[in-house]
Amino acid sequence: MAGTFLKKLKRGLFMTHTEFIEKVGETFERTGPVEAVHIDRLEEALIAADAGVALSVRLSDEIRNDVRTHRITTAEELRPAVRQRLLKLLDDTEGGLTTGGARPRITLVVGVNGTGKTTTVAKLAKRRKEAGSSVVLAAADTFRAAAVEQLQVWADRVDVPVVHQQEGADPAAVVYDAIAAARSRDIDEVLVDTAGRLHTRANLMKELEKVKGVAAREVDGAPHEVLLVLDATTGSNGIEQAQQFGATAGVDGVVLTKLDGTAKGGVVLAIAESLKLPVRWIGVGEGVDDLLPFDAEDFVDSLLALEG
Ligand SMILES: Nc1nc2c(ncn2[C@@H]2O[C@H](COP(=O)(O)OP(=O)(O)OP(=O)(O)O)[C@@H](O)[C@H]2O)c(=O)[nH]1
Ligand SMILES: [Mg+2]
Repeated sequence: MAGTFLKKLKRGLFMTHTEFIEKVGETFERTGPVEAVHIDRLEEALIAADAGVALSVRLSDEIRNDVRTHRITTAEELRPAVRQRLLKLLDDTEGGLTTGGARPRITLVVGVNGTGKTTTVAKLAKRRKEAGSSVVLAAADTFRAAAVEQLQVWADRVDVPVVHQQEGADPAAVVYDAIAAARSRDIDEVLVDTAGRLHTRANLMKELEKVKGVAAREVDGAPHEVLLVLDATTGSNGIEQAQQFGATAGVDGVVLTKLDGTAKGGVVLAIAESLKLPVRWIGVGEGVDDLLPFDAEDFVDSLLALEG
């Protein structure tokens, strides 16, 4: 794996990692028998990292059980045991994406206000371009003043075109235009930036449905991916919101942003546990290159300081 990737992942997870390891590192590195206090400490560390109380308790109980049945006998066996448990949890949410060869591929980026949607759209555009796809952005946030200008600034930075209309326009019409533009210019992908909204705002959720409806009518199987952007610094508070958002908007995966600014990286585990949604990308900074594909093994190894 590229050295810079791992460096960024580590930098991104630095705070989570450090706090977690401060709490349990000593436990992991001890030799000798496991004691109850070690597992209590692990449980506390998981809760502190925002893995969610129920999940933290469950994982710790499983480990206590492993100790009881002698599957774990020494403290140094704890780390690989925890690693397995965490990987299993994250693996359960793995799922492939089907595009069925339809063009253009349409990705909808949704979420509550200020989570990092617009930034993520730009970062994704850069990644897709680097992977050899041509991209057009749809400025479907027609609600917030200056949202189009903000997207345009990002688009210029990553050198991709933007399709937009005036403020207050129908977002579904913008998406329709973007699809038409993609077709006429033979562009592979449409990335749709949407307005921040709360799942409780029925009219805005309806608007999202309309956007999806237009995409579905225009392109087979569209939208091919609906990404929910969650701000990691809001920790477990974001989870419940996300649950309802997911149910209404038909979310396929999560982008977890601002992992560079929080010690709450355990929220990745909480997302897997309670949303049953895969984390697809993680945001680790404000720059265009600060978006990393989520890799469960790298994540768990960084968390447990097991990097190879
Ligand atoms: N540190 C850090 N900041 C981020 C990250 N992603 C986004 N941000 C910052 O979060 C703020 C909000 O980002 P936007 O992309 O405008 O968020 P949004 O969801 O489009 O906001 P609305 O359109 O108002 O709902 C900006 O200051 C971004 O620079 C990240 O991964 N790390
Ligand atoms: Mg925005």
